[in-house]
Amino acid sequence: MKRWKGRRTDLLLPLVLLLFGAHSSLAWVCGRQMSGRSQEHSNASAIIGGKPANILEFPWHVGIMNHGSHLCGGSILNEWWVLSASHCFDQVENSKLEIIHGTDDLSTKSIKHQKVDKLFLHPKFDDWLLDNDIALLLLKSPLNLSINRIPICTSEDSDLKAWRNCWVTGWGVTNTSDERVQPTSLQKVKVDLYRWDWCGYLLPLLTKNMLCAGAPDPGKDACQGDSGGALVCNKKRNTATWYQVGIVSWGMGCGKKNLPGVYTKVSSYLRWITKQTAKAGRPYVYEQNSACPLVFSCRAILFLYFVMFLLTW
Ligand code: 4AZ
Repeated sequence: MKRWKGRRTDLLLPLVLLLFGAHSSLAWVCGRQMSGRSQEHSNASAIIGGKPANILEFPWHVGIMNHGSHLCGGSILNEWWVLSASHCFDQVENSKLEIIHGTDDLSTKSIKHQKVDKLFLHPKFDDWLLDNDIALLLLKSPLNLSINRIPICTSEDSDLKAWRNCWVTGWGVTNTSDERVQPTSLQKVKVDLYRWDWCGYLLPLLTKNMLCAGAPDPGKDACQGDSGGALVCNKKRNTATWYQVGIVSWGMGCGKKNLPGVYTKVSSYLRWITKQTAKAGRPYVYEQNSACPLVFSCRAILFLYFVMFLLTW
């Protein structure tokens, strides 16, 4: 009996350490808002037809600055990588690029900047059709992930019917009649994903790597300056986790009736992202339909708890 008790305490310490490790790796799991804020809390108008967004609702959203002024949006994939659109970086020197993160207010004085080490444009980016409009930015130093800097999840699911509650965010223009008016506070707008054949009918130059989204009432859309930002949705049966389904890419104007916005379809590029990031020595591993990281699956964590319960009983 005594020997068993001694063994139990010998076993407990490594178990507690294992669980501690599991939880710290779960802490900044992708696509989770840590604030518990809902997406529906403000009514002020402003993207096109949107409302001000709090960074705690969209903690993956970053701004990409060129020579100190806002260029495009982007999203955090992990502490090293930001995802954006290729067309943002035409004739841009990456030494002049900076990422701002952890804030929804561009006018904040103590805003955190991060330098870009390397820029990877898709090799088949077509600057006329805007096909393959996707880019990866490798940061010079890793981001400190925190409650307002959380990676977005990605998913291989290419079926648009899998998604609900989709939102797009950005610091792009809010008024099409005066494109100099750029907001300092991040804007959000709710959009619906449309069937590809309907989009192709409305916008004839659409490729299979694009998807389109809009709002039932015109006047709600992404616009110039929002490019590169994330279109994020929930899965039908999991409202707690956010996935990046699209990247703001182009459109025929903004917020016009029957002219939805066009987005790069992220699920078409997960292999490219995996390959590029591995080649650069900072591999991005996307979670395959699970809220738990690969090393510690949810089942493994539950099992560890069960063993601990038996040992302390
Ligand atoms: C742009 O020029 C742009 N309405 C982005 C999105 C849309 C239109 C233009 C979609 O960056």
